Amino acid sequence: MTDGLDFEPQTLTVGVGDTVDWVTTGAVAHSVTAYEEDLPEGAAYFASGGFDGESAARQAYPEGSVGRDEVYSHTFETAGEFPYFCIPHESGMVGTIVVESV
Ligand SMILES: [Cu+2]
Repeated sequence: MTDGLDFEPQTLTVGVGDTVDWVTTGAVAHSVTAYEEDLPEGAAYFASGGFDGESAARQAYPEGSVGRDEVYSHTFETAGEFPYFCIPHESGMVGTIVVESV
């Protein structure tokens, strides 16, 4: 997550059981917040700060923000596409994790 206000890469493909680490590389803090309505059926919700839903994550921000050199990790146990965003930069800072069956 960069000071250019983006997720690099914007789309990342992994396998079921893989863990993704998001790192803030610049000075600007970000969040990793899943779009709850768009998750695959039966998938666990994920958000930096460990919130169990999107509205809780939105309301609590800046709790859950990921600052310089901090890491948020999530392990994907369900196949499908997982769209997510950064709460303070939602207008342009969005990404997708594609989880493939292995
Ligand atoms: Cu951001």
